[in-house]
Amino acid sequence: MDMDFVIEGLRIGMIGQCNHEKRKIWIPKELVTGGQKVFSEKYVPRGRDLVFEVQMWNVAPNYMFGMPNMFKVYDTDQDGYLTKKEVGEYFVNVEKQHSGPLVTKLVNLFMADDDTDGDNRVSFDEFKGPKWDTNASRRDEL
Ligand SMILES: [Ca+2]
Ligand SMILES: [Ca+2]
Repeated sequence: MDMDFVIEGLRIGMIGQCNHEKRKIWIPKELVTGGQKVFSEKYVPRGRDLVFEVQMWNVAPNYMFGMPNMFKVYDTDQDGYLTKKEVGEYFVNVEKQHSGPLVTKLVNLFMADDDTDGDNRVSFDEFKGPKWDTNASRRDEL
């Protein structure tokens, strides 16, 4: 995603958000980065913690925004399940600058949110993030 248009903490906080779902997202100041082209300093001050209240009005399939199927991106061993390790590696690799306790916290939040049956891994059905491909019936393609 083009970071000129997206605030990093908001992007992470909105992962898995459903249509009509309202979230209050607290963003630590280290994650108030990006989005310079959309959010001016006047509305989104940098260098301090922010709280956003975000309501999702319409969820379009991610491929419409040129985003990949995130389930496949996370599922590095392609066994059809996401483990803490896989999700953790994704966060560490992509947000290298935010590794450490924050990553652990994000991974735990993700697992708590998506691992609905509590077996410590996230199946394709449990996964709430963007997982659509360019044509409509995904499961068999995993
Ligand atoms: Ca896996
Ligand atoms: Ca599970």
